[in-house]
Amino acid sequence: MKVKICLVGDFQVGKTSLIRRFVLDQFDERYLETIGTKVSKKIINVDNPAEDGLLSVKLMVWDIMGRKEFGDLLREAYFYGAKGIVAVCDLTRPETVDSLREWIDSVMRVAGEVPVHVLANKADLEHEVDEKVVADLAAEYGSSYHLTSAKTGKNVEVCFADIALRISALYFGAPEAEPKETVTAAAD
Ligand code: G3D
Ligand code: MG
Repeated sequence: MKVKICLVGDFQVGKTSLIRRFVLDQFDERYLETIGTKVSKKIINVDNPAEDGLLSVKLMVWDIMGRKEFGDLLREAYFYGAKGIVAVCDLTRPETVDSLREWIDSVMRVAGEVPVHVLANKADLEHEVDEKVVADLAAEYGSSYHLTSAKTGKNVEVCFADIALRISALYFGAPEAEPKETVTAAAD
């Protein structure tokens, strides 16, 4: 399966660095110039939620290149068709945690209630944010979270694998299961 996921979060929280850590495969250079985003791809094999064996998930990872104030039209194009949100904040700047609600809500207005994964980045630096604040925010969205560092690589692979698994569970999970419940259970 092929899925689009969007990274959101304030300027300088580490979105581009996290993607660079996770994937180096460039997708389409021209596209990024036109709408100010960069799309990278990475294939992850996750346990198949429906049957024994592995499921190959091709993640198309969208990165915002500019600042927060990008226009409504670009915003729609950026968020359209997203199957998952990676919401990134910076553990050294508390205000970046608060603004994630606005980011997540604006993706959901375009893409619907897709799974969210919260990354509290720059875990290698001294924290100005209490982990509980991040945990509470994640809980509001039935989401899981990780403390990451794009610098050391801490938890970077794990959290992308986690979101790939949650999305695949949503689409390939047991048909009798309520999709939302499947997602939450997989996140725990
Ligand atoms: P953005 O894409 O969200 O705007 P960037 O953020 O990936 O461009 O990162 C912003 C700055 O934070 C960069 O520093 C980058 O090196 C740094 N950074 C990103 N992630 C981490 C991390 O986990 N730990 C530390 N210590 N620094 C990080 P510069 O100086 O290049 O602006
Ligand atoms: Mg960036």
